[in-house]
Amino acid sequence: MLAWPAPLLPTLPGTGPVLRVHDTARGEVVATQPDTTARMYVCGITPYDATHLGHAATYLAFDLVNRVWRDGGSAVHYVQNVTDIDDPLLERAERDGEDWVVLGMRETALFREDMTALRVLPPDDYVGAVESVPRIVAHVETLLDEGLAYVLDDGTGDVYHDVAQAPGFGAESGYDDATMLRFSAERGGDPDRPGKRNRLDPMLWRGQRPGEPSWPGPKGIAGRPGWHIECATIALETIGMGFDVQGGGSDLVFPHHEFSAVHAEALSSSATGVKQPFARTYVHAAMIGLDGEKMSKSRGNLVFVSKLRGEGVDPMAIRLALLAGHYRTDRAWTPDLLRTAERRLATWRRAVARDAGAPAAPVLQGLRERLSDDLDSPGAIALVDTWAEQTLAAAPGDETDDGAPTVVADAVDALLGVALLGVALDPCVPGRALDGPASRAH
Ligand code: 5CA
Ligand code: ZN
Repeated sequence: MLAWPAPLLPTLPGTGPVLRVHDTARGEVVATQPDTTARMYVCGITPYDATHLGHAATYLAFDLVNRVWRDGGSAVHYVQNVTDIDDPLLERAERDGEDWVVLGMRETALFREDMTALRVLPPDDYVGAVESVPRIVAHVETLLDEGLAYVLDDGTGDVYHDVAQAPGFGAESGYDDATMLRFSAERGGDPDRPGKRNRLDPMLWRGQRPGEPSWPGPKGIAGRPGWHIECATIALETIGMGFDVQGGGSDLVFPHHEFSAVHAEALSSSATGVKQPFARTYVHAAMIGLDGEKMSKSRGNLVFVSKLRGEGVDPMAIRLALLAGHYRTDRAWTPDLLRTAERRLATWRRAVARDAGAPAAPVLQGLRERLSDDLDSPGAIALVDTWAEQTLAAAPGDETDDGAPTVVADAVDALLGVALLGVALDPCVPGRALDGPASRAH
């Protein structure tokens, strides 16, 4: 699939430190150890509705991972999927009397626009579930051939992974049985379905049901892919095993990331005879809520990025508002958060429009330190606040550094992804130049 255009990434003097992030599997902050090319897989959207601020916050967290790695001198191979066939997509299409393919294409197109406006670095591989079906089928067939998967004996043709034979099962989430059963029931699993070997066994392939789309499947069973094997397959096909970061929101800790890992580890050890972990680090972004509840399509309590953009909100203010909280803290979206971010953005832009300012080197070093320390974006933002305050408070004749504003603007752009200079045109609002120093100059 086509991803979206990359924003310009300014080059900064020197290089930043190694990124440390919280790994769910080990339960602590650990140093990432990328080879020359860091490899990251982040779970993408299920495109049945527009991108809300919860999605945006999660993709912004992993955009920071990408930026810190690049600043540290690594190349990055970034992969993201699109779950363009799954129950929620079919249910929404049915409800609205729309073709599920058209719905998926439209919402994916809107997601690309939102990501472009938010200056999120695009994935190098943007891969849909539908285009991956033949490779998913081959994987399910391998698991059946190895005796690690089974066809349910009820005539549906549904195929399950036998987790009792998966040695690494539980390593990613660390949850006990009761917790796994609860999340499985809440998040797309079917622990109470009769005939399964183990209640937690995840579905690999769903046999064709009347009225549902289907593809030729394993052992001649027509149907469509399960959810976890989609991400296992796409990651294996693009960046392989043992990649650096598997990412997503905290609602994916279990069952999704546990079972993606279990599927991939079973496939890789049957192919190579060697056991190796799916990912080196499992990183999860906390949930964004609204009015005391997690923002989710099923609850309907959503604030859409595209709606705010349509109202003329500067995407850089949305970005700053979401980054004002730490990625591992569950937090609520409020109109106040956006107002604070708009004021902050205006202040920063006034400061970088100066010819001289407070010294830039400590800001650059501080931004690098804060962000490489488990993506401390609130700490990074506070440093720029202080610099902007000092720069704007300087009276004529005070000692200031020529050129410091440009260096700070570049650092804020490259590391936080917030563009302060130049005219940013939002494609959502034709002809409207967003407020910024360059647009004011016209
Ligand atoms: N297609 C699957 C992943 S393979 C999926 O979960 N799609 S999604 O559209 O439901 O979510 C996309 C991403 O946004 C996931 O990483 C999910 O964890 C994250 N997400 C969903 N809701 C929120 C929220 N309220 N706050 C933060 N992140 C969220
Ligand atoms: Zn996924």
